Amino acid sequence: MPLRLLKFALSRQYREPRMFRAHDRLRDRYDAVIIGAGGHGLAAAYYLARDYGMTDVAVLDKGYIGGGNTGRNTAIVRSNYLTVEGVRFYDESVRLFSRLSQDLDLNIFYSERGHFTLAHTESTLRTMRWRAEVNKHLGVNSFVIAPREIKRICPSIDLDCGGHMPITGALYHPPGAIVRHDAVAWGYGREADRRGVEIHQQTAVTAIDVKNDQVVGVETSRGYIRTSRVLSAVAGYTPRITKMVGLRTPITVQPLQACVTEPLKPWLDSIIVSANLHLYVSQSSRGELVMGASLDPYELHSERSTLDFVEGLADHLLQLFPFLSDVKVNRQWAGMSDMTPDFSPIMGTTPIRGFYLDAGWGTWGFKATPVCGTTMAYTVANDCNHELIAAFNLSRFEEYELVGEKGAASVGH
Ligand code: PYC
Repeated sequence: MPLRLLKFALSRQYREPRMFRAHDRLRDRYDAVIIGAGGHGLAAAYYLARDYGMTDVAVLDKGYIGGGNTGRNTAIVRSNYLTVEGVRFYDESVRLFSRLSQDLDLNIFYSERGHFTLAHTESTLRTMRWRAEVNKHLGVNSFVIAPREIKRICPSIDLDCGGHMPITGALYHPPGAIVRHDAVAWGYGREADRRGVEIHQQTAVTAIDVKNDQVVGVETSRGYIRTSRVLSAVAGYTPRITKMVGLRTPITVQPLQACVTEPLKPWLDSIIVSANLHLYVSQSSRGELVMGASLDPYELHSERSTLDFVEGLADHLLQLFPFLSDVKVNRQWAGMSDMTPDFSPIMGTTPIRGFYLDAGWGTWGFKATPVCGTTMAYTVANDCNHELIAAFNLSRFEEYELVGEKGAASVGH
């Protein structure tokens, strides 16, 4: 249990200090600038300060902390991926997440639930078997189970899906978890701030100054900053930032929508994903069903949500759990996903010296937050890619070394 939580429970007064300092002005020079005060940017700042003593760092955000994809996902954590590179990377993330409440001394409500990826066709089941073999080989707890076992663990599921698309089996991943996503951003922000990092909200980067292929500064809505290192961790805004340094990436941006229902009594322990019905659902500690579907099928740089999405999602949800037909949807939202052709991220150094990318997260950025923090901090501090992200470098697209991870997407895209 986080020590702070225990002290809070035992105290008679409940004073909550500010989570991080507010700064009236930007300084005109920092050792490093991080663009994006989401989970990734703040985690990188925290590990830069904690592990490399780099505290002369400014984290800039055009909006507010955790207001981008960190606050717009369905907070699922898992490592049952398809490629060796992906499994190793996400497994380290699961490990870091599982002890993050202690590390940040803040309860992030990490809740291990068990994660099912349901298959409704033979070909989907074949991909699940493939993933299970790669997972087991790398020591990740994940295996294929039969429909009767799914029913045993999740008795309220309709295995027949109303006769429409009977379930043929599932990839089961017991360590699959959910986390309070805001707490992750705020915890990293607070601990980075405590170590001297400056967080500047409402501060947009308008240009990046590059001379002789080396970053020398950043123009912002609040003035110019001299710096030789810039890390971009802005998810769906990546193309706008890479354009500033003249870098081409194969990223396209598509909306990913999600919603929550009114709170219900606890009935769903597990995280249920259906690859064929394009649906994922879990129940939060507040009782809400947190749900999402696949990407919207078009490029759009917008965080608008649509009625089509909720209608399609409800239709699929009711095939699995028909008794939910009277439940109301309370809120819906969208995030902008920066998609890559092989569904793996783009991380690390770039042809511009001092410009580092943490991008291409598509639909799985949140679950990578801690491992992005540690590996990007290493990369920025040493100007050299951490071994866990070497395979994800931008250069793979010209070297034909793609890391095909589409088969591990939670739902078919
Ligand atoms: O990859 O687990 C996942 C996921 C859940 C929601 C979007 N992606």
